[in-house]
Amino acid sequence: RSSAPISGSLSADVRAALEACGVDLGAVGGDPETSTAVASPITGEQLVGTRLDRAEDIDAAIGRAAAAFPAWRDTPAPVRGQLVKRWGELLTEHKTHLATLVTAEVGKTPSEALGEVQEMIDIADLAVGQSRQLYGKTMPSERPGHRLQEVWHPLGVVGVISAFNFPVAVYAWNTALALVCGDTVVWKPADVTRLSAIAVDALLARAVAESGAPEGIHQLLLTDAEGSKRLVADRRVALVSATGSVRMGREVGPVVAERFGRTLLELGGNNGAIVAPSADLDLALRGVVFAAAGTAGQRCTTLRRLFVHSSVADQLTKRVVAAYESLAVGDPREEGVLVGPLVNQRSFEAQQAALAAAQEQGGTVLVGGDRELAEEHPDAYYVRPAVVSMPSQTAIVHEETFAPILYVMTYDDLDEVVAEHNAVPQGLSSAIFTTDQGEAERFLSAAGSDCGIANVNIGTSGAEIGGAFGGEKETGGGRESGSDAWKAYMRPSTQTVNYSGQLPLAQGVTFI
Ligand code: UN1
Repeated sequence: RSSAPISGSLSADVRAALEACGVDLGAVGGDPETSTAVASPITGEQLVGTRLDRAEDIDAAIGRAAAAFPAWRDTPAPVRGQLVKRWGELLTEHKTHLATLVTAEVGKTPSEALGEVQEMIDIADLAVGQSRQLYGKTMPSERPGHRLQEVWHPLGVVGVISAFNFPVAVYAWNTALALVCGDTVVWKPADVTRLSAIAVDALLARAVAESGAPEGIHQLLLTDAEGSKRLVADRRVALVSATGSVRMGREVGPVVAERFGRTLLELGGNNGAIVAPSADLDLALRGVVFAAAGTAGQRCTTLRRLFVHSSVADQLTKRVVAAYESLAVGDPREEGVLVGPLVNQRSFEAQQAALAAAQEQGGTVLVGGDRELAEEHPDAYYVRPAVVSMPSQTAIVHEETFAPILYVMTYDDLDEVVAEHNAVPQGLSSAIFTTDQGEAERFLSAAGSDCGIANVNIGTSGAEIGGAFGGEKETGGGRESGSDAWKAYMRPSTQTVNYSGQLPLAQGVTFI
């Protein structure tokens, strides 16, 4: 594999963070002919060119992960847990280094970048405990002298495709669990977040070396969309866990299904919140603003649709607008900034197009939407988060635009607004702000929110890792991180043991 020393404008803190994580900077750069540059959304400057893995590199990496699987599968799960424990310690030690890289590549504020790395540490903790709790079941057999049981076995190679917006946490949810479950992992990070991927992978390599685990159990692919397609199509990859757009899911799903592989899809969200007449409006205000404007609207869980009861709509909307006016937008590394840049120009164009469509469909922009800091950073895309009052849930409101646009609508009847809330194609996260317990319970019930995540008096974003994360409908149906999500990374084996000395057949069937 060709490599050349890196060139380009790595800032001192990024360089120091990479080195502290044990990254061999000489091996990061690629052949100048084929390397791809990583640009910072903060300034638009190119950070560094990295190597670009081609078809043969991808095949070889999958081959190494497949070859490492039997030895890892046969390693006792609690011993596998020790590797993840060490990785978690290294993530803790390098928390600020990793956060520096996430800020540089994604443009998150340091607080949010640190929070993202904390999710990695948390899932490592959870996975270590899980390594002693890969519980199967025993069921009573209908036949005398028979034992019926279900045992969970490792699955094989897991392909992880992660998105730019949570470049390391969502990967870690998958990887920490996959590793304790006895799987090996091939990771394709987003194009723009290669440096944080390289750093995280270097820390895992260190943990692997120190704990004596097989070297091939983790493979990092620095590749493009073509490379991703190759990973998805490869029959050696038992599970493809992919995070990204619905469009991406529509490409991945059928290819994996065609070869009868498994998928775990975490796709778009178009998350809604209802603010009921009894809501604590101070709390609702903070919950709404963080969920809608935080991370510059670039979370899968970002709040995009707000349904406010008409009795409190004016009051709450005014306060949300005032809060938006005072949000500091800019370079996230600057003190006090709460809203960083959009990831790239395409994202800005999508934001502009959605705002235009909303206005055509009868919406009124109450605040925000315009580009800021364009003179200072002509190649970076900052926008003031927008609040748009909509007469109803029009076509554009049914779409997820990965930018900070909050559509506000009013309602009068809870059943009707729940139906409206559920009327979009996506089903990730949802919330109700109310102090009426009956209303809260109705929202949480089977007849309430149809999403994978339903919250009361909390915004739609910022979930803890202990609960399963994912959603329904076009969100893809996958569940990651806590609860029973580990089962996606294993295969259940149903086992019947006959110690009766007879051969009674099930269902009372008689034969020879
Ligand atoms: C994502 O945007 O893909 O609940 C993940 C949250 C975070 C994870 C978001 N814990 O907002």
